[in-house]
Amino acid sequence: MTENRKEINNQIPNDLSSFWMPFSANRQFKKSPRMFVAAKDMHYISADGRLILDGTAGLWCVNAGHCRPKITKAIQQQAQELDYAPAFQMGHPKAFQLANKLADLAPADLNNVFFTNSGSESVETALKIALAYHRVRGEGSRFRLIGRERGYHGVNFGGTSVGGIMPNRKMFGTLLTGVDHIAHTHLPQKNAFSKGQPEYGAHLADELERIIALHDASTIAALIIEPVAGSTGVLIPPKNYLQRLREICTKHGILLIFDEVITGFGRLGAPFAADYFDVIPDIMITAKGLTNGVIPMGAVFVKSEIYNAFMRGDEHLIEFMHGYTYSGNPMAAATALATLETYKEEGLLTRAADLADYWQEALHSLKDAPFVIDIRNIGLIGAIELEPIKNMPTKRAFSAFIKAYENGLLIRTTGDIIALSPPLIIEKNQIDEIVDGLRKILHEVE
Ligand code: PXG
Repeated sequence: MTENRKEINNQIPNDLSSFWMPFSANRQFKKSPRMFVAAKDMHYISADGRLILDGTAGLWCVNAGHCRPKITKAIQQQAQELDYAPAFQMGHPKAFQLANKLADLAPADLNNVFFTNSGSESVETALKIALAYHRVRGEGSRFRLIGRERGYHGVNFGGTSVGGIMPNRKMFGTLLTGVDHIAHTHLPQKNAFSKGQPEYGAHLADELERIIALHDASTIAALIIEPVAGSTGVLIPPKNYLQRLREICTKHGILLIFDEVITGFGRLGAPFAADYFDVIPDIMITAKGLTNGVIPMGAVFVKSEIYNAFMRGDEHLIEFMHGYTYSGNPMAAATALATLETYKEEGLLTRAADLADYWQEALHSLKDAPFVIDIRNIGLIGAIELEPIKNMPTKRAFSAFIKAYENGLLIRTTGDIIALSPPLIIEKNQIDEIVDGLRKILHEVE
């Protein structure tokens, strides 16, 4: 991995001005860039030749670790065998093989799979399926979509509308109409330093009843939530909360959509959060870990009942007016198949369950570190919330992020929360390394 470092270093461009970086502090970055030039398993190599331990699986996606041989090989082979096949009115075998494998892996009767290229596109697809499903069944009056405060469902207009993170919403006009939000479940006064699911807060599911009472169920198509909210800074559902949401949705004929973009593919120690919590949605959104983050791809799972509702009318007609040029494209499908094989061979979809207790105790050992006001964990997800600097929210966590990087550790920060989601191949000594690194950093930040 290191032999070509000199050559790689020479490839770093001097001019960083043209690339408008996503969700980034462009000016700060361009003044002191942080570039990765190679990666293997649990580590990145930075442009200045340092080994950086990946505490975030890239962006919650590299679940099997970096540059895994089976995945690399599948991509190489696919690129020389079949580069692209039209996605509309044509097919190629791997997309069908993959859909079958995914249907087998998914819980209950989430048996039909619609392919996309990202979490955001999966969200849009799921929302459109929900609206159109009610319409094809003759319940077109169900047009409202319900999200949750602090929810993150990607950056497209539908996802931004049902999302509940204010800075992500406020710049973008009216967004979708007919959207409402239930309350988030972050109750630090009651639940701070909970290990795993907090005890308190199941009653917040009844917020959905309040919204139903306001609008009437006959106008509501779907509720979309993340089983564990990630981007907002890791909010873990209180015990029985998801079960209660499921009951209310079923009672009122409202579709329950789980956005499993970060919880899917083993993050909690079960293939999906739906398995982990034993709460089965009607539609399940995935991306990220589906291809180990290597090639962009998303997948929306729906119950057979939903798919079958569309299969009506003359057979030469297109049943659902939606899709992407790259839906199920050969490169992505081959990558996903190799990823699923890697997960299976190495038991990665349940590995987080074996490590969860160790991870929990390691993280909670930071309780007495400077500025720590809450620690949250579930599966191989962790969050350490810091006391913000007065009048300068996000600054303390951002400086922790920079210091971590300088100390050979990649973390994510959102607001004043440090979020952790390492690759599922992590070893216990590497968990210690993350926690010891963070302890040191928290003693250094101001
Ligand atoms: N839904 C959820 C629940 C997500 O977490 C998306 C949709 C959108 O996926 P795409 O592939 O369009 O980015 C996401 C993405 C972070 C972080 O650090 C989280 C995401 C992306 C980047 C950073 O919290 N989640």
